[in-house]
Amino acid sequence: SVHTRDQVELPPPAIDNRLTVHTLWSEIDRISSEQIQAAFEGVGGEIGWQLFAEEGDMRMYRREMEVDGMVTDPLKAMHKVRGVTAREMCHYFFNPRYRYEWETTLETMTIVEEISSDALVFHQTFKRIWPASQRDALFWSHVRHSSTGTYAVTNHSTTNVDYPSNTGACIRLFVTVCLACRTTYPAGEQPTRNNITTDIAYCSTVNPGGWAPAGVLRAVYKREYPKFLKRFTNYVVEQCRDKPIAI
Ligand code: 6CM
Repeated sequence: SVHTRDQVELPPPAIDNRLTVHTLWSEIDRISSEQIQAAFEGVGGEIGWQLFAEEGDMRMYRREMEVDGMVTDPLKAMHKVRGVTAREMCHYFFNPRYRYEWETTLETMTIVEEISSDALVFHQTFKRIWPASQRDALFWSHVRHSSTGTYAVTNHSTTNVDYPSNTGACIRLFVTVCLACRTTYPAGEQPTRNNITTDIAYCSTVNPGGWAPAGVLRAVYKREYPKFLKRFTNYVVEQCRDKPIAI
């Protein structure tokens, strides 16, 4: 079999039954479906999306948006990576074991609940950005194989009585993130590290949850999102280099 490595913990090809009986299931299913559906929808030419970073095959767009004076700019990135599969990309994005190795804005990460093999709830604190207060987030994370060839991870804010918001030093931020990936290879060939290409769509909307200076926030996003996507995709390429391919 080509699926020798980490077989049990790779994103499962079908939804885990334990997730479908959880109280969060209907929300997780609805938001994930919406996010995956929208992920590959065009930005090119569409009104409002402005290109703010471009490097190689990576393009990042944002739409300026404010809610009650707080910057909530939706961000959308498109990228193309050779030599790794959609399933591998999502494995490294979803699995907390690797997170500190590619996520540079993170200060702490706690697994609040293990719902199933394909759904977890996280509490994370982020590095403080001067002059704003430190932020934390509480969100579910779900990885799924949807229509042909698409694997995606969706992260969305939730609540938990054991992790109340705005009680300590941190202000709770709200996040909706989707990393959707599709792998292609030439018709009639077997997929190998040398002939596969994975198209990536990454969408993120963050509400800072409380006062943060708009200019500082936009400057941080402009610097940090391209850094994240380059670092994360390079990390996955490095991790997969000498491992058997997992389609
Ligand atoms: O999607 C990314 N990471 C995931 C795993 O950690 C997860 C994270 C979501 C939180 C995104 C919040 C980013 C805000 C970080 C800066 C702190 C803001 C302080 C505001 C005060 C001025 O989906 C990668 C996220 C890459 C972010 C650049």
